[in-house]
Amino acid sequence: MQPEEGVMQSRAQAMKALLELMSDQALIICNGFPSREAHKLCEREQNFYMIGSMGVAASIGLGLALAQPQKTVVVFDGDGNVLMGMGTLATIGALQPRNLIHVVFDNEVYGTTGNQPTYSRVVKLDHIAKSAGYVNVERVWEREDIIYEFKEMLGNTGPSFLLIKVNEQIEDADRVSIEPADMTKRFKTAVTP
Ligand SMILES: Cc1ncc(C[n+]2csc(CCOP(=O)(O)OP(=O)(O)O)c2C)c(N)n1
Ligand SMILES: [Mg+2]
Repeated sequence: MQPEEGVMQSRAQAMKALLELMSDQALIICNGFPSREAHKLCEREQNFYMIGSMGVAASIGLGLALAQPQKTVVVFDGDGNVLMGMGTLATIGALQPRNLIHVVFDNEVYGTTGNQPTYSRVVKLDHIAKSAGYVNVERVWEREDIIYEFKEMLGNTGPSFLLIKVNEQIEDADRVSIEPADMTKRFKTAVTP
C-alpha cells in the first residue's frame, strides 16, 4: 500500500517520535537537514552529526556497533544518503551487527539541496535491505506504526532497518555549530563504557 500525503509525517515529526523512545543509545545522523533537525530537536552528547560527508552515516554506525556489541546504535539516514553509500547495506547484511538499528527517513528527494528527486520512489530501499540480510525490515508512515516498529526494534536482535516514508517538509533548523573535532571527542567519551 502506498502512503497518502495526508497521513504522512514530516521528518521532524517522525524523528521526534523516535527520539522520545530513546535513552542512552548512540545516534549517528547523516549529513544535511536530518542532522540539523535532530540537533534542534534533541541535542545530546551521544549524538554524532555527520557534517558534510554524504553516504557514510551507516558505516560509522556499523563500526561502532561492531566495536561495542553491548551498546545499541541507531543511525538516522536519508534516502539520498543510502543510495550514495549502498554498499554499506551489503556489509551490514554480511556482518550482522545485532545491536544496529538503521532508520531511513525517505522523502524521495535530496531535500537539503532543493528537492531533486532520488530513485527511492522506484527502487525500494527496504527490499534491498531485506535481500542484503537485515533481520527486521519494516516500511511505515503513520505515527503509531512508527512508534510500534521502533519500539520492537529497540527490544529485538538486529540488524534492523526501519524505512519511514516522510513528506518533503523541512523544519527551520540552523546548521550544527559544534566543531567536528569537539563533537568526536565528546561522542567517544559518551559512548565508551
Ligand atoms: C558527496 C556529496 N555530494 C553531494 C552533497 C550535497 N548534499 C548534501 S545533503 C544532500 C542530500 C541528501 O539527501 P537525503 O539523504 O535524501 O536527505 P534529505 O536532504 O532529503 O534530507 C546533498 C546532495 C554532499 N554533501 N556530498
Ligand atoms: Mg531525502
